[in-house]
Amino acid sequence: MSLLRSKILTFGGVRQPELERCRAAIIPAPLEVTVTYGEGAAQGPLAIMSASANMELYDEVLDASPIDQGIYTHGRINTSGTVQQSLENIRAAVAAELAAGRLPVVLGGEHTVTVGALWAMVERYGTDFTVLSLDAHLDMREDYEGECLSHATVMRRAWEMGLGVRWAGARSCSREEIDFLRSQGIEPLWAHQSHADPNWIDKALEGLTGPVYLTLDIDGLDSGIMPATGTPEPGGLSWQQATAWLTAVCARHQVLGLDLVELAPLAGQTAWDFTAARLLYRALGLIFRGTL
Ligand SMILES: [Mn+2]
Repeated sequence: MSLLRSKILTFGGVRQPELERCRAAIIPAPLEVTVTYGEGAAQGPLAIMSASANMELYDEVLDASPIDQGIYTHGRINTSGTVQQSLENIRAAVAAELAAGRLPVVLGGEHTVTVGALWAMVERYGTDFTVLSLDAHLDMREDYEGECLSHATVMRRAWEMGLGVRWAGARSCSREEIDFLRSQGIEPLWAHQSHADPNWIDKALEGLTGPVYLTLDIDGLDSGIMPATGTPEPGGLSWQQATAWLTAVCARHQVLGLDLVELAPLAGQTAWDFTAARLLYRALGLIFRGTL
């Protein structure tokens, strides 16, 4: 067990690679402050890391081992202060990876962590990229229970930064959120439309050009294959649908950074931790695909 020897829980359970030779860096951000229903998202990064240490590192779909590209695992971000401070810590960590030319991979924690990552992305790249969200929820609220920096407001904050916003798997929002989106001329593609239309991925990405930031809220997956999350919703994407969407996104767009959020592990049930770990690993493999 390399984990026990090294005392570092790395993604994939490998010996920690040399940072300078890595193409991606995992930034664990176990923030859990504004979660409103099921709890446990703070345990997500550790559960994903533990599961990843036990998964096969050869991806049979990609016929490659993405881990060979170098995936570094940083220590956890300090999330013990205010949400603002935690997001600032995430911003700084993501900015350092961008400056070094590595792909930043933030592991939540609650969805709010995306805001810190986007601050760094905008600093580096400006606003000429789109935020693609795998999520049951639109997260377009102006505020939630009085909080502007909340898991339920993430995409509204992205939109306010001047970024394009798109969804996959969306199936839950308030009247105000959809009214606001429509007032801006934006109509989300809903999960039920994805189930009904074999060409849904083309529609989800229609007219989209340029680079993207990927935010993978694990509750975008159907609650039947992903019950380990704070607000599980029925009618979500299957594993096949989610990975097909990821495949298209990564084939058509440069991915500038990504996060995976909202896994709230269920005690004694490792299947969901594995699902999250493999989704992240597949995403990394697809991003590296041209050069595996
Ligand atoms: Mn969500």
